This record gives sequence, C-alpha cells and structure tokens, in this order.
Amino acid sequence: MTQVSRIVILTGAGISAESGIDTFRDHGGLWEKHSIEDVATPQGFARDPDLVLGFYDARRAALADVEPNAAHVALARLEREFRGQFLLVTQNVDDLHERGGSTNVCHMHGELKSALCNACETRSRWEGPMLERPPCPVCQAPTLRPDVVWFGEIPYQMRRIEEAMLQCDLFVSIGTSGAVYPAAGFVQQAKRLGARTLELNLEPSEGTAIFHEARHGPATQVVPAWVD
Ligand code: BJW
Repeated sequence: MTQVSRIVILTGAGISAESGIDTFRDHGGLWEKHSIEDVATPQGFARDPDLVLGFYDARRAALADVEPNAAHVALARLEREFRGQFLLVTQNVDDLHERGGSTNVCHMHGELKSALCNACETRSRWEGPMLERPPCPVCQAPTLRPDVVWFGEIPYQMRRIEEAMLQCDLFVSIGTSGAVYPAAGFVQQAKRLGARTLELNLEPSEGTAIFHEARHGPATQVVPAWVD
C-alpha cells in the first residue's frame, strides 16, 4: 500500500451480504426469487409498475433492519487514512457504505433511498414507499420510480469513474461476481492502464484469473485484513 498513490475500489452485493442483504446471483439470491426481466428492466416497469414498486419498497424498508459490517467500516477507515486519491465506486443501492462512515461514495447503479421522476427527471432523496404513487416533490406528478439503474440503462457517474480509472495505480474489486457490465470490465481497463489489480471475494469470481492477486473469504474478514 505504501507505493500506491491513487486507489479505485469497486464493491458489489457481497460486501453487504454479512449485514443481511441478499446478493443477486448466489444460491438463495434475489434473482432466484424474482425475474430480472420483470423487476430490473424498464420494460418490466412499464408492464407491471406495482410489482416493481413493491419489490423496491420492500428492499428500501429492509434497510432499517441492517447495519454496516466490518468491511464497510474498514473501507471508511481507508478513505480517512489514505493520503492519496481515493474513489469508492459501489454497484450497491443500499446505504451501508455511508452508514459505515464513507463520505464520498459513487453509486453507479443508483440508490434505494432516492426517487427519480419520470416526468421532470429530478432525483430526490426518498425514504418511504412508492407503491401508493406519491407525487414528485418538484413537479407534483405521480410519476416517481426507484432511482436505480436497470438493464439497458446507462449507469451513473461514468465520466467520474473513467477519470479515476485513468489515474489509479491500484484497483480493488470487492464482493462482486463480475457478471454485469460496465463494472465487470473495470479490471481489464485498470490492467491495460498499468494499475495493480486485487480481488477480495468469498470465492473466485468469473474474472478472477484477470486479477494480479486474489484473496478469498468473507468480506468481514478479508477486507479489514487487507486494509490493516
Ligand atoms: C461475498 C460474500 C461475502 C457473497 N463476502 N463476497 C453482453 C455482453 C456485455 C454486456 C452486455 C451484454 N448484454 C447486455 C449487456 C449490458 C448489461 C449487462 O452487463 N448484462 C449482463 C447480464 C451480460 N449491462 C447493462 O445493461 C448496464 N448498462 C449498460 O451497459 O449501459 C450501456 C453503457 C454503459 C456505460 C456507458 C455507456 C453506456 C446496466 C446494468 C444495471 C445492473 N442493475 C442491477 C440492478 C440494480 C438495482 C437493484 O439493486 O435492483 O445491479 S442488476 C444487479 O447486478 C445489480 C448489481 O449491482 C449487479 C452486480 O451484481 P453483484 O453486486 O456483482 O452481485 P452478485 O450477486 O452477482 O455477486 C455477489 C458476489 O459476492 C459473488 O461473487 C459472491 O461470491 C460474493 N459474496 N457473500 C464476500 N460474505
């Protein structure tokens, strides 16, 4: 870590698993219980908005019952202690990085506690349910949707991520299967640009062989061990 001056960290659902949030593709994960086409595409939302609003209302409400774990807290400590440039990019829509103490989190797939208005396109902080069709706080239209990135939509803050990737000398991927692009392509991009790459995951991910180094085990163990 001593020779590193710029770090990009990418996290996925695995970092929040030990807090009690379901991952997507693991055994018993969200995509075993729900169809991706139905709940995570714009077409699914157009077909059955109640189903989609109910799916995200339940996940938003469940955030009240979970706490950040040792891996979230370790990354917040790294952000505070690291003297170079540091970008934490998460694919997660939960708020556990922030509640673990991270102050600068790039939510590339959006956030459960945010609403996007389909009429005026305003993004607003949102804590309650959407199934009852509340009005947009800005334009008053009953056209709110979860502010999350579905398949076929463009992830948030890609330019900021791109800039950080261009400059980083260490890229660390934590708790993600590497099944979803563009995030799954970051490791190749980082390597091409000369950065060292490290995977921290419960088990080898789809792209594990691409990384210079991989350490496998539960995030609450491998992440604090790496940070300290
Ligand atoms: C632990 C652990 C523990 C467990 N400790 N580890 C063909 C080829 C290439 C691309 C495409 C293609 N066809 C279509 C595409 C594009 C498509 C895509 O990637 N499809 C794939 C299926 C192939 N991508 C898109 O459409 C994206 N948009 C896009 O590409 O736009 C074009 C564009 C991009 C850039 C610039 C300009 C234009 C959008 C993708 C949106 C993904 N949305 C979701 C839902 C978000 C809202 C919600 O939460 O409901 O995002 S899908 C879901 O998957 C969610 C996640 O963020 C994402 C990744 O999942 P993640 O985090 O990796 O979770 P899992 O479950 O897969 O893995 C968990 C891991 O943790 C496992 O490895 C476990 O082992 C591990 N683990 N416990 C440590 N205790």
